[in-house]
Amino acid sequence: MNIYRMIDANINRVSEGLRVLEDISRFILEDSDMSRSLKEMRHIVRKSFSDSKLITFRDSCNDLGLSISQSSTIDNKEDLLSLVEANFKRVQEGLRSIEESLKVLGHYDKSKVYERLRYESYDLEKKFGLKKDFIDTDIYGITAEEFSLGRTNIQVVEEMIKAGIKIIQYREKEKSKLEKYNECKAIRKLTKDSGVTFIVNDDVDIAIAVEADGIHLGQDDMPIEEVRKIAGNMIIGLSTHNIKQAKTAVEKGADYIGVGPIFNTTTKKNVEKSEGLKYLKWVSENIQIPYVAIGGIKESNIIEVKKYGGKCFAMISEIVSSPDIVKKVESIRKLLKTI
Ligand code: TZP
Ligand code: MG
Repeated sequence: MNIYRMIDANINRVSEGLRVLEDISRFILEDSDMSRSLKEMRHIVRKSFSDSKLITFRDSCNDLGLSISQSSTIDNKEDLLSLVEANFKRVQEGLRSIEESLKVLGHYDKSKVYERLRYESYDLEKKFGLKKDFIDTDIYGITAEEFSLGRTNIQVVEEMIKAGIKIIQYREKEKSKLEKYNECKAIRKLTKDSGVTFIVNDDVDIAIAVEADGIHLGQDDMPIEEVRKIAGNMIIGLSTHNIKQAKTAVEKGADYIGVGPIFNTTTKKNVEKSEGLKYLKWVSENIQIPYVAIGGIKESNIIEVKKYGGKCFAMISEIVSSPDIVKKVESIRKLLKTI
C-alpha cells in the first residue's frame, strides 16, 4: 500500500506548492486571475481524492506529509523569482508522481486528470512571466566551429557574451554526443553566469541534462508535443519555411519559430526552400508568437530584413566568421538603430 502513501505525500506537496504560488500572486503581485486559477487547481487536487477510496489511506500517513513539508528548503530561496520557480517545479514533480502512481494502480482516467493539471501548470508558469522574453532582443547567436576561424565554440560563446548577445544557440552537426554534451555543459555555465538564454539545437537529451533554457527543433526532429512531454516548460523553438509550417508550429505549442532561409546560405547543408522575405513579411503580420529570421543574414542586408518585419536576427557565419565579434555586433546594432 506504499503507493497510496506516495500519492498522499504528493497531494500535500502539490497543494503546498500551489498555496505558496497562490499567496504570491494574491499578496505580492496582486494578480487576482492567476490567484484564482491556482486556487481552482488546488481544489481539484484536493477534491479529486476526497470522493475516492484513496482517502482512507490519508490519516495513516499524515506524519509523512509533515516530514516532507519540514524538509522543504523553500525558506532559503534568495528572491521571489527563484521561490516561484522552485514551487512550480515542486507542483509539477508532484503532479507527475501522482499521475504515474495512478497508472500503476489502474486509475487511468484519474491519471489523465493529473496529466492535464501538469500541462495547465506549465501554462500558468508561462503566464507568471518566468520565462525569459528572449525575443525582446535583436541578435540571436548560433555556434558553428567549422566557420569560427580556428576558435572553439566555447571561445566564440565567450566573445558573443562579451558582445552583449542575449540568446545563444549551440548548433554543432559534426561532433559526437559526448563532445556536444561537454561543450553544452561549459556553455550552460557561461550563459547562466551572464544571464544569457541558452538554447540547444537537435539534442533534447543534452538540453535537459545541462538544464538549458530551451531546445531548437527542425521539421525532421521529434514532434513538439513529444518533446513537450519530456522537456516540460523549456522554451521550444521550431524552424519553419512556409506559412503552413508556421501555423502548425503555433497550434502545437512552439514558443517561437525560426523563419527562413531568408537568403541563400551555404552554412546549412541540405537547406530548405523558402520564399524568404515574403514569408517573413507574412509571419510578421500574422503570427502572434516570437519569430527569428535566419539564413544568409549579414550586416550588408540586415536592414532589408528589418524592413520586411524582422525583429530578431539569427546569424551564423556573419558572426562566428568575424575576427572581432564584439566589434561586429556593435556595428550591426548601430546600423539597426538607423531605421
Ligand atoms: N537554418 C536555416 S538557414 C540556416 C539555418 C541553421 C543557416 C544560417 O547560417 P548563416 O551563416 O547565417 O547563413
Ligand atoms: Mg534539427
